[in-house]
Amino acid sequence: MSEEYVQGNFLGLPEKGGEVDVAILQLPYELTTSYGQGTAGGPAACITASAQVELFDASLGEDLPAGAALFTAPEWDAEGNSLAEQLDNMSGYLRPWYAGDCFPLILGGEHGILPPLVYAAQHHPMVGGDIERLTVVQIDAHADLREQLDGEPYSHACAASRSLDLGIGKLVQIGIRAYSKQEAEFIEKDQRVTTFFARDTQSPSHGEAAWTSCLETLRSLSGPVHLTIDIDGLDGSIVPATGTPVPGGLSFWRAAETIEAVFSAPNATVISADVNEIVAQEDSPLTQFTAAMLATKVIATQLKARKDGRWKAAAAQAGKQRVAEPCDYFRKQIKTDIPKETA
Ligand SMILES: [Mn+2]
Repeated sequence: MSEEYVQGNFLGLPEKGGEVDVAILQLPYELTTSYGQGTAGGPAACITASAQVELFDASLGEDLPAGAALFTAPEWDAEGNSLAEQLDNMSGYLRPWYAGDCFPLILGGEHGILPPLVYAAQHHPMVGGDIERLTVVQIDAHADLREQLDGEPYSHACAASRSLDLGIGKLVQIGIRAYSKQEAEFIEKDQRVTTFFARDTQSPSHGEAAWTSCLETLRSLSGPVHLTIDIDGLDGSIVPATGTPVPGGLSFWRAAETIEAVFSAPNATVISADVNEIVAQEDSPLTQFTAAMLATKVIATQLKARKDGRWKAAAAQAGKQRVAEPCDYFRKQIKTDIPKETA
């Protein structure tokens, strides 16, 4: 815990002037979770739990923030009276954080945050408006490759499909173990998708070989990468409160190795990351603490990439005050819109 603990800041770390090296953005978004509720409270619970995370990271060899300026932005206001408006507002909110001067780490919220995030990421200087340059690395129990769920094409169960529709060039999935026959066929035939199934990487008999091949694939990536971590990709025993916990998932250390492998890829640059589907567990802080540990690992690994000369700002510091950009992409896509449920 930080010596001068600041309530509401990730890891309780005090802020440094007007600078931002890593921006922690909170998207308390929940609209389509199939069962299990509470992802809207996930980001705040994760920040509260981060108070108990050790600041020392052995790979970085230093205490966080290791000289960097971390900024925990106020929560996204969740404005929008319909699904399409919420997706547009979320994308517009994220866009100024993709200026290329800092590293955005997004806390969700359900996995439906991914398409608006990918739409915003096209404005990163390394993507330069060409979404095909972007690779998404996805840790998840679910393939999220459905065309729709309960008639909703922007459901969290379709997050990867909609990101492919937006035009991402490559999708690498890790930890996948809950998917439909149609999703299995899609993975088989779509050249953009590489999936490392949990039944292989977690297999007691041949798991090590499958895991080595997964890490090699991550280290061979090139270009800009977004890392999306659905916490249900980890074994259900360490994230029991997430919307849909599933047994047979990644251990914490496999998730940590995934983060380290993708950040160490010599020809790739991780431009942003998110940790999503966080739900506050009532009887124990385990779920939100696991999420906070993963988010901390992302920050430490990003700072290590800077230290090793593998990350440079592509733009001058824009500071903490950023104005959301208007976005109407999702309103144009979504013909029959569902009004936001009032809890
Ligand atoms: Mn997911």
